[in-house]
Amino acid sequence: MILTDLNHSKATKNHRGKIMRSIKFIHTSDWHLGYMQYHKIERLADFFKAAEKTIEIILEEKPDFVIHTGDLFHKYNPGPGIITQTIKLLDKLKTANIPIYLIRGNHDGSSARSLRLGGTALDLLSEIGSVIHLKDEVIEEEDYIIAGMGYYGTQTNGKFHELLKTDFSNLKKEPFTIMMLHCFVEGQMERIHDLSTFHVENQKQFDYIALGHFHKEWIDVSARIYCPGSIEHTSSNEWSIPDEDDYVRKRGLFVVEASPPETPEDRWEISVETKYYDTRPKKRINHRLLGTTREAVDDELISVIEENDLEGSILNFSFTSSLPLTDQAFFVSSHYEEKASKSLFTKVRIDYEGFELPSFIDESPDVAINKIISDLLKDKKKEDRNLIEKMLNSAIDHFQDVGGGEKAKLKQEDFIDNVLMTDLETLVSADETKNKEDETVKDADEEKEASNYSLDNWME
Ligand SMILES: [Mn+2]
Repeated sequence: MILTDLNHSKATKNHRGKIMRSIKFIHTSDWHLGYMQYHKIERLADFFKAAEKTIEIILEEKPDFVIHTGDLFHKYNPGPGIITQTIKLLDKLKTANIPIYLIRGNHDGSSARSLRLGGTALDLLSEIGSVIHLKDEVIEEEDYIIAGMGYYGTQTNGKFHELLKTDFSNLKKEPFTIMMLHCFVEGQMERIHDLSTFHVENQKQFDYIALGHFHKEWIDVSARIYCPGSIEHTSSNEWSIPDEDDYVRKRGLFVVEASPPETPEDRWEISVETKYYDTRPKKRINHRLLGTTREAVDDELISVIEENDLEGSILNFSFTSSLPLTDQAFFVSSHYEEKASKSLFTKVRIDYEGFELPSFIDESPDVAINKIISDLLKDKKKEDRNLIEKMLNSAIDHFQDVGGGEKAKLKQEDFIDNVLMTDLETLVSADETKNKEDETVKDADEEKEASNYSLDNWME
């Protein structure tokens, strides 16, 4: 492995007399190249532009090496054009003699698929020398050790601890040791993680635990876990760090400098700086509609949309209204989406007051769906509950094949826009009569029904 000369000033000897130099590296993650979000060619280009900016920053920073913690590609089978463009980008690092170490993310392909088909696109890149693909292994360089494990989903805990016992068991405290992972760890999100009991065990072995998979910037200094997030926003859930005008543009990478310990008892000293660059402007607009007639709400919707319609932006409007549900069925999202004519893409949602998609819907669609249902059922009058139950029954088919986050979200939106809002009006009149007849039976069965609609049974 050829490395650039490490000519940083700080160098100390370890207890065996070996000189340890400061090292500098870049941590980037989740490039998702090939993702054509919203079916827009501009979005396909946006991810490449973000990758270009990342490469530019890397070339300016002149690090010793780069680590990439997975999801280089958005799909396991990127097209020839996507691979060609990716190779061209990575060649800039090769020319500058900056190695890039990379692991397999869930989007790059599953472990099983890789075994079956003889590798992933990452292996192709590795074969031609564009990247160094770490496949659950450790590489010992002169000045650092770098370990990497691909994505294993629910198998992560077992796989990781298995590797710690075998290949990883010889890792020493020195030189600087990096562990690259593509998974959710405890503490990132309320309910979901692939890897638990992580903090205590690994501080001993690793100086820098590099994470991918979680698309937002996230650091746990005490546990030495670092996650730079994705290079572009793959979902509106990731729209954080707004600029002064409230549009979100910033994405970044980590510039890491590590100084060797002064004494064998000390740890490496790490400084992490985020270098930001701008991406396409995005904005989420939550607005409570105050209008009390259909006409007033229509005017209000259009005026809020036009106010926020920035050239080339991506807009996500979430309106709530206390208008009767029967009135709300008249507001068709696509009609209002067309009003944002300057934006690249606009999503409009008009909901019951107080009803919102859970923020973690992409990370865990099944948990999120359950939360939506329980929110819908909670605090609703018995008449509403009866209606919602009917609509849920008719929506079951829509959710049967929920797989990834984006897909689940589309299903959700489809359900809310088409099933919930459209069916409502027709159901209202029929149900008003039926409800009265069934009231006595419903009272007795209420407890039983609530448990039927916990939805654990029909969610896969
Ligand atoms: Mn990802």
